[in-house]
Amino acid sequence: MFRIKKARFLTSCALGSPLPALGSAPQIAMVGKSNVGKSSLINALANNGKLARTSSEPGKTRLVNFFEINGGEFYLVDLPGYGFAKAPKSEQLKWGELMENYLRSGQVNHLFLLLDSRHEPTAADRQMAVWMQYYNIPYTVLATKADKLSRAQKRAAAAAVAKAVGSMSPAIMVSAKEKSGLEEVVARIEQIVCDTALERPAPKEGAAEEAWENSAGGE
Ligand SMILES: Nc1nc2c(ncn2[C@@H]2O[C@H](COP(=O)(O)OP(=O)(O)OP(=O)(O)O)[C@@H](O)[C@H]2O)c(=O)[nH]1
Ligand SMILES: [Mg+2]
Repeated sequence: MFRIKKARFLTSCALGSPLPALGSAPQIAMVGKSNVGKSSLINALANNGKLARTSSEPGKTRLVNFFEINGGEFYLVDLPGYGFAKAPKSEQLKWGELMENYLRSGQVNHLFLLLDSRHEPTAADRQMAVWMQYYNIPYTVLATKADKLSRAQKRAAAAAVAKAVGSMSPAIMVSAKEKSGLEEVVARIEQIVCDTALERPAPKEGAAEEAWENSAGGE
């Protein structure tokens, strides 16, 4: 069964500095407004409360943080949140630049767009979804803090938040606090990792024979 067994912080990249060159493993990034629960979700998935820094104050994550999962099977990327009103204008501009660089880099395979399950998506959330669609990056909507809702509210919210940002499929309801919805997120990640492996260029002609000859060479 596909599981997150190992997670470690790999590297950070400051707003305005070049993106690190990582291996060819898929990159799955968490995007969403400040305080929506991106870093907490990474910690819940990795089962390590200290991996990514979280805070009740918005604007905690100010760098792009890359986490290596299962020894390089894939990367989880924690992005600084948007819509943080207190951030200086210059930083907000840098945030935009960074997002644009990252989305255009061809490095990111999938985005998890996190929306607060209790609220209507904001104009910034909808703008983010339009941006992701423009860059043609596949995404999945996750509705966070599901522990704050009743069962009936959850069902309604899963459909409503996804629809509000133009996603065809309902959101996955998650709670980092109660660790609910995580299996569904992991199953989605498994699918992304498998799809990315299938999309890789086929090995060059004769590669299989060559590998076979090399491995049988000693006999
Ligand atoms: N009730 C509840 N609170 C949560 C959940 N996930 C995160 N929080 C709280 O929401 C606050 C923000 O969480 P973070 O994970 O730091 O949010 P973030 O999206 O990384 O925020 P930035 O780094 O500022 O962009 C913290 O006080 C968390 O404890 C959840 O599933 N349920
Ligand atoms: Mg954060």
